[in-house]
Amino acid sequence: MDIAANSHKAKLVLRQNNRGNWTCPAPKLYPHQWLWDSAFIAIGLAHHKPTEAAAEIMSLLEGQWSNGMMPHMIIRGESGYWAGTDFWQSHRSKYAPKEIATSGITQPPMLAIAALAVTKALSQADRPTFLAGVLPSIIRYHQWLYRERCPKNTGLVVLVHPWENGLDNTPPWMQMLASARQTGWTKVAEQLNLHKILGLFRQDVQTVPSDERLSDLDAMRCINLAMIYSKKRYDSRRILKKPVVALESLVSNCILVAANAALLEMIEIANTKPPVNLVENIKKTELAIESFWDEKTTQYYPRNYLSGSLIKAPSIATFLPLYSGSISPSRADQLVELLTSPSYWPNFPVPSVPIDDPNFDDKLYWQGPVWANTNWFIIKGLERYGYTDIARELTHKSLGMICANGFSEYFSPFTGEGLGADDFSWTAALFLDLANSAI
Ligand code: 9WN
Repeated sequence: MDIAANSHKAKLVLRQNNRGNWTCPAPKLYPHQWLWDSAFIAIGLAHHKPTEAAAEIMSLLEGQWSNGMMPHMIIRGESGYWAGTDFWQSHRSKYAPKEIATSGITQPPMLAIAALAVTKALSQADRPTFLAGVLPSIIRYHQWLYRERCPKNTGLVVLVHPWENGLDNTPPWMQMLASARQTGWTKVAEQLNLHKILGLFRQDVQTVPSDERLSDLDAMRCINLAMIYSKKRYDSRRILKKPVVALESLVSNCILVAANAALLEMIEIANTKPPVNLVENIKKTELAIESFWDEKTTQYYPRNYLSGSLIKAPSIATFLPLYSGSISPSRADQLVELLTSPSYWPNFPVPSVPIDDPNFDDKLYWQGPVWANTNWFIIKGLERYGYTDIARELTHKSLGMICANGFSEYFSPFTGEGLGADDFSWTAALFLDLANSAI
């Protein structure tokens, strides 16, 4: 594989997807700005364009709500994505910014992690201005997560929509959504199979084959949830009073542990002090990750917040505690054993669902394909726990797969074939980050 030539191509993808001070995930499929995509993009850009990486982070803050919420999307691009300004109607909330339209839900809290990478990449002279610009906003974001999304004060943040989880149609979420109480029009629509009509209007399946995307039924359920939240003005307290679905996410909470550590490091670099209540919450989250462990099946699962039970549908999220860094070395051992077992280690690891699971489909979005960001989380987690050989092997396999198949959104774990959108920004950005550590 030619890492140098492909790094050059990766930089071109990022340049081509750049829209001034922000970058879209993929021009045809995702023309707006997404929260965790821009964080990954900034991590990649930090290596060769730290000032642009800083601009990418600053541009995300333009979408922040006055209560601290960071929306999962800022509506910036031209049309071409079905859920835009009219769909979200962020103006219904008094906290939404007036000048810019956004969604009303959030995404995994990668922001602090990316901001720390950018801080370290910037020159000593540029750091103070950047830190002064981002720190208060990121602190407010983490405080929003604990204030509005941690109703039982356990340290675990609750998500209310699959899109907040980033791994949209991952089995635990789809299982929970399917068993959720049906409301209003979807109840009738599901009985009459009307979701099939939705397929005729979906723009995503005009760009990408429909067997690589969310099913019409799952898409309808996601749309319905967003409409319910819009009516509640995206007020988390109202939403969580009588939730349709609510999940203590393994993905978001593990990322939050790492993001909290990144935030504290930035606060230290800036020579200031963190708010006391934030420090208390940070400790709680670290300790609470272990509550996701299931001794019987020896793996981690997310928890249905409403029933209090773990949702035991296997998925790649089980490895995220490695990234959090808050589990014991013996747990890490157990996870590595699972990771390198045939279920998770086909020709092109790591599938988003184990290949021997009934939910697995090698082409279907978050139900089987390999994604650059989840491989990146696992590699960083392996490094953290001292599994350098496996981390190196997975880095080489990931880079090789991308070199051979292009900067696709996701890949078949059997053939490495590129799936979903082409020229996907976070694949390019994380290629650059992994290539940097592989050299
Ligand atoms: C909904 C932009 C986003 C990613 C998500 C990915 C997908 C959107 C969609 O694309 O989600 O937010 O239309 O399916 O699942 O992780 O941030 O790349």
